[in-house]
Amino acid sequence: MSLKLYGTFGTCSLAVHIALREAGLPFDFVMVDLQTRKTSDDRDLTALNEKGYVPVLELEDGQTLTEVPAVLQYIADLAPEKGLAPPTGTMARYRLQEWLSFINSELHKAFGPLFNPMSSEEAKAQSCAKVMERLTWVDRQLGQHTFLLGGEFTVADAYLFVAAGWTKFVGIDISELKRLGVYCGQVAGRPAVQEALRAEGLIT
Ligand SMILES: N[C@@H](CCC(=O)N[C@@H](CS)C(=O)NCC(=O)O)C(=O)O
Repeated sequence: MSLKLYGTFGTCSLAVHIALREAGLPFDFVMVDLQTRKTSDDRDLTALNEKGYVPVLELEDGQTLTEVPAVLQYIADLAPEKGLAPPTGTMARYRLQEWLSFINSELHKAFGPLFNPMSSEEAKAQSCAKVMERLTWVDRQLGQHTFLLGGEFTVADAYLFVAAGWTKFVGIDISELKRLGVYCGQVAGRPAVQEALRAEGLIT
């Protein structure tokens, strides 16, 4: 049995999908319908993850792992030769975790009201302002670096790329964030990223 990624096209599970392809690991992608909570292999999402959301990574021994920062680091550690995460215990690894926590709790979650049809216009406007504030800070951090941790692509880049991409779907204009624009272009051009985007129908 190989790894199974339970995900939904274009959501945060895309970051895990990119990481699996960057790592060169064999995996199966199983689609989850977030409305019905059914998976395309006829399982209940809540049976896989009681918390009721994607991504869920099913491991070869049948265990499941959830929460994007944990899943991304697990995948990176399965293929250490790919350099998708610095070695455990190094300061660079804590920098990676710092980025993953920021992207997860400060950026990803700031989009929540924008994807919720029940949100008021006021809540949406507040979310747009928060996302813009966060991405403006990210733009400044990019400085001279190609990727978040410096010259090497890591799983944090997969996650930031996916979250920054959501701005297109919710009408947030980030064209003034020039370094972020160049950065997203560089990530988008990676062969594994192209493969994941194509597989999820996000590019042709
Ligand atoms: N804390 C979770 C958040 C995951 C999450 O927000 N998943 C979204 C897609 S990006 C989802 O499945 N939402 C459906 C729902 O909450 O009903 C993680 O890091 O994995």
